[in-house]
Amino acid sequence: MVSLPEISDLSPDAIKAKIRSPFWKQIILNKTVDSTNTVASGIAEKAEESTIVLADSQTKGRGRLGRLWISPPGVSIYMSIILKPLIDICDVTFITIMAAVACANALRKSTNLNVTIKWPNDLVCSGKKIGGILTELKIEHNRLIYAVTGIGINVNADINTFPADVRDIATTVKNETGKVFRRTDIIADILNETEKWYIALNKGDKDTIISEWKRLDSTLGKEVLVITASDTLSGIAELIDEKGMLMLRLPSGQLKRITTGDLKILR
Ligand code: BT5
Repeated sequence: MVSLPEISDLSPDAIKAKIRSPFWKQIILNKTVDSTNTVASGIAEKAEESTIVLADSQTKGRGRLGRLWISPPGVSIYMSIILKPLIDICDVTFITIMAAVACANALRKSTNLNVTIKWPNDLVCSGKKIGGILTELKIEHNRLIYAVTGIGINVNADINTFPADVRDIATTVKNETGKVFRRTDIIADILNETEKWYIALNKGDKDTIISEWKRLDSTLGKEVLVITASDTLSGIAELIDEKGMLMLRLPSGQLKRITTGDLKILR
């Protein structure tokens, strides 16, 4: 794999210069890949924890359930981080929770936008999706071998270039601010924040992560529709539990644990 020195405003050296600690070791920059998660998964077993795979564009960027992630060149962030946390496999959902908290804080810092989180993996601004997180895992004999946490953030993309169905639900930093941002600066902020929250995760400090999630969350307490593979449920999004799952208060009063699904805010 060839690691490129820089592509327009993406520069591993400039990112490293802005990172506060030596935790982040290798940043591999590619011009175009199918998916940074695929590239990172291919090297994850042998790679050191905290290796980062970046790309200027993706041809098959993916979301959950194999959905397409729109990944035009030159404008946005497509990044996968290889992590090997010392956590119980029951807690793996917390990797995405931790990354969402880190990304929302980093985006708030670098763009001044009021970025919030929507369970389980959405970064939201003005009610629209500005970014998403996809964590993929390798588990063997009940042990987590590695996690690849993929982060996609729409930075300087023009929302009018997105396909109509995504345009309606998505936004970009440029669309929200009217300004162009250096991707390098945002990535460095994401890595600085991720390190901080990853340390909390590795220490088992889930309470601190959950309380930060609550501060950044825009859905808790709201009436929502939860669409899972087998069900569509409505209720009040009540809390994130100690495993990172959403607890939904059903109209019957029963509290139901939701492990995965898509969430739409009704009111
Ligand atoms: C996600 O999935 O939100 C996870 C996205 C993760 C993307 C990163 S980029 C780097 C790394 N490499 C990858 O291949 N993936 C990760 P999900 O919750 O399933 O949302 C997918 C849905 O979001 C799609 O079905 C569209 O409706 C919408 N969508 C697609 N592209 C988008 C974009 N650029 N911005 C906002 N929404 C988008």
